[in-house]
Amino acid sequence: MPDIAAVKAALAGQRIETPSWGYGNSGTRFKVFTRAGVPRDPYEKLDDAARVHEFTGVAPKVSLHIPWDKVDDYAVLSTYAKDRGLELGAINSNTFQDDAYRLGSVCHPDPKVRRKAVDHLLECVDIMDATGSADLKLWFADGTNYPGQDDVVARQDRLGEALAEVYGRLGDDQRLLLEYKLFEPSFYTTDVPDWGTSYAHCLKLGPKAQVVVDTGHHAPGTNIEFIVAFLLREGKLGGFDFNSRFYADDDLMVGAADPFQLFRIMHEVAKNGGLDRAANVAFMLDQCHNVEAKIPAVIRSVMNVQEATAKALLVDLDALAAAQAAGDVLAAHAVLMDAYDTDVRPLLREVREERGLHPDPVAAYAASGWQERIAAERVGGEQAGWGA
Ligand SMILES: [Mn+2]
Repeated sequence: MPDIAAVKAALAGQRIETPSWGYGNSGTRFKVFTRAGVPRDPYEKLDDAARVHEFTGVAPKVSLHIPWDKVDDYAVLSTYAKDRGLELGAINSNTFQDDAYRLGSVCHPDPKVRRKAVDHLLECVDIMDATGSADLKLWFADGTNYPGQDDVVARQDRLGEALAEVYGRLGDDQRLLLEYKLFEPSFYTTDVPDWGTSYAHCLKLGPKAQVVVDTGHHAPGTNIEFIVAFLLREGKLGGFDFNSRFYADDDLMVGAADPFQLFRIMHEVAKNGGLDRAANVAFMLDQCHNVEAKIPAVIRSVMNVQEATAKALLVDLDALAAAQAAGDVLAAHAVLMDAYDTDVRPLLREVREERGLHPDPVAAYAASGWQERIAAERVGGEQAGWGA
């Protein structure tokens, strides 16, 4: 049986990075609903992220998105984060909100547009130098809508060239995390549609390039945990963008649509060393909270990841290995299901109390008065959203 003290230590040591954009306004292409108290700038986003960390104890890092989180002096922003017990995490690039990128960014047929896109990526590395961020997260909206629109192979060549230039600019302790997504905004071809394409480019680039798995970026029915296990085995799993989906890239709260899938993913992570510090897997959220209150939604998401992780850590790996070696299919399956069916909420409450935290982060946040305070204080100005 798993050693409960070791399980608790692993849960206390887990780190989950929250996205700055999760605190701002977001919506669908139909409507963005605003909400009282939403941050007006990156500093206020950090104030909100600090509450998530205060009540969960496991969310000290915040991912930034450039240009949504553009500031004059990133060292000042970094100090502001440190003063609140936070660190600035992954820098997310944006090459999809400029008119120049109608036909793509780093894969665009015009070298001038590609130059502009690569220059933005290099600027993101400059920002990493100033913030102390270790990870550059790249997602490209590049692709085509119609057969014949552009040369598929030439676009791969352009992508490889751009990635190589950015890779060459990385410092010793910096990584490039290449995200993939099946479709959208392009509907015929996407230039990085799947883990295999990302993996092939990362392999060619070198050890500082790794794949990031956004759980919402697959075709329905895709076995994501297999991808995770494969990438971990190859040393190429850089991290996760956690969220959940019912239809396409829904960006709903992680663990909301399919907690069993999240457990299966975390089982492969835990079993294959992905929770070890040395594996350097970044557990990031990439979500939007369109209709629900944002800060409690982020807290709930962090807790959902913790619960899936706790269940994964409770899998009796010795019993599993024995059943697998004996070819006992049902016994092996039962070992996994026993762990999944365990109510881990009392265990997590204990982990929190042992660290001096409130056992129920959502209730603690609600009682803190923070929501009422920001609703009263953040009046006027322009609420943060996806505007570039
Ligand atoms: Mn993502």
